[in-house]
Amino acid sequence: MSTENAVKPEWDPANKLYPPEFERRYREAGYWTDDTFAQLLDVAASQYGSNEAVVGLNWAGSEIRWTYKEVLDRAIDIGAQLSRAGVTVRSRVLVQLPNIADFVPVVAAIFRIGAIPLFSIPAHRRDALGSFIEAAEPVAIVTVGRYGDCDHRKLMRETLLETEYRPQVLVLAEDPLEFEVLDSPTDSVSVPRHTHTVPAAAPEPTELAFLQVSGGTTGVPKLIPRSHAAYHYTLRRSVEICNVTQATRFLVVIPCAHNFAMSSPGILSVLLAGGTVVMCPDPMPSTAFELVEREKITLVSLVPPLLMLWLAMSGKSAADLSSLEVINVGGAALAAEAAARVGPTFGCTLQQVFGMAEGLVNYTRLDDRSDVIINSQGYPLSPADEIKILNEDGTPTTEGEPGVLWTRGPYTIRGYLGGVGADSFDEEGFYCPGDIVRRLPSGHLRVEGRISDHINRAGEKISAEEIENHIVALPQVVDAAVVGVTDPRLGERSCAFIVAQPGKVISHSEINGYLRDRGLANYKIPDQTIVREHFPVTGVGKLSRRALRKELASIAEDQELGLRT
Ligand code: AMP
Ligand code: DBH
Repeated sequence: MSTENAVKPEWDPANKLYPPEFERRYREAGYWTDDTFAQLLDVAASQYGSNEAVVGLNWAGSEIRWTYKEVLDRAIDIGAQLSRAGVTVRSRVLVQLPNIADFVPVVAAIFRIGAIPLFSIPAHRRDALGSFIEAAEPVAIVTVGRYGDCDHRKLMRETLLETEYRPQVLVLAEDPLEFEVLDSPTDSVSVPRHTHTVPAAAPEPTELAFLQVSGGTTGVPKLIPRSHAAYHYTLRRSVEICNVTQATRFLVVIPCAHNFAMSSPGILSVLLAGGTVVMCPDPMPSTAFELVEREKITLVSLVPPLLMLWLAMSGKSAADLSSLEVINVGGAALAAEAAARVGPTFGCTLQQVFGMAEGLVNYTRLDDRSDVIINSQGYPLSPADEIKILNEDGTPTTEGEPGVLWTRGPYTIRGYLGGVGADSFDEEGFYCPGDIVRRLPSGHLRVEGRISDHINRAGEKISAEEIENHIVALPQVVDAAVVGVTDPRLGERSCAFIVAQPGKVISHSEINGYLRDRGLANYKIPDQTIVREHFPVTGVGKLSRRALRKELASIAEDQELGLRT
């Protein structure tokens, strides 16, 4: 034990993101380069200046089409405004913006002046925002006024009432090259345009580049420190693996600041390769389908609940979706039954992606056999990604058996900001996302669920995803979610929540008869079925099992009290 301690490197995770020996290793192998996000847009504009970079609506609803050169001009001007507002090198800027064109030049501007963006999504509310502000101490917040059903000015005012720390709130203003400073109506920050001479900052590649946000399935989201070198590597690999080129036209349907939308392959890989980012202002399939046709979209990233809607709506839409080459699906379990329908329905390739804002990203490869694409979530992006699959007691599982995933590698974090969540990291620096995975003979990983999603019915373990996979094969079903609820007799019993096709009815006995016909064991047959018009989702659109469990628990309690039958 003492010798082990003696060989431990001198390493302070609060100041350095990776231990020096790993830094050396990743640099020597060429995974880490000198590229930084401060220069990303300058480099892209010098290579692809006249390519279309960003298409979408701006915050005020006007149609935007910017070339790389135009985005860079804007980023320079916005950077000058931010500097005027007191944003300096290494200061943090919380960004909460919807899927609008302005997102790209704003983020590029923050990077360009060497400041550190913190990527919040529009669904974050006071509790999450307040915790980000306390933990990251941003000098400024960049947001919009009213957007959709949220008044972001009001949200920020209310958030700041509850925080000690007081960043300046900059709201995208009427003149797109001006910010309104919240609560000083006479104050706005503006600068002379085209301040072209301002050079980009030059941070160290191993420094903190930005803060991402964890999914926060337990408590408030944690902040994830990502470095230039590590993240740039994921983008270069994603460009290769996802075949992103200047011809790529990427539709951003999920919240643009989410790690998936940013990097797998995401907005930043598309910008690195000279392609076009098209912002979809809302996640409705009808809006997206129209944009796919109009903008000849080649690539889109979806979370499974959205893909289920796309599959259900495609036959009902007259839009021409034939430009789609790849639909990239990740963020949560995708039922194989649904995965199998992507090719035949859209005439394009499905790419599954199993990733996390903390690092590790797995992709199915575009040339994998279709049965592998349908039945797996891919394999790591890097040959240097290390994977351990362990039993809950920490012993290794037999090869091919499911177990708890632990990972370490050239772009997976070694700790959260402020050292919170330390129990997700082991002695060797491996990170545990809480997923149960199995390695298939081909080397691909299959996500079997999360540690907390398994239902324990009288000692028999039920995989929610296995049952869901069967149910979504029914033609009258759009989506299904199976969750457990406490039961006095069984410990836990199972309930199938179902979204039926509009106008279709489906009963508990129909579902159960069908599952029995498919040969499912009795204990796996849901004890209860509840039909819903739609499911509760998280900010990025993943199914919220937590909300369903809560609903189920309250129904069960009412039943016990005799308030419901
Ligand atoms: P987040 O904490 O928001 O970064 O979410 C990362 C988590 O989402 C992972 O640890 C998985 O639990 C889940 N996830 C992401 N992609 C997939 C996928 N393709 N299949 C199953 N689960 C996924
Ligand atoms: O869910 C995620 O966080 C996620 C999914 C796919 C992710 O961060 C990613 C790809 O990079």
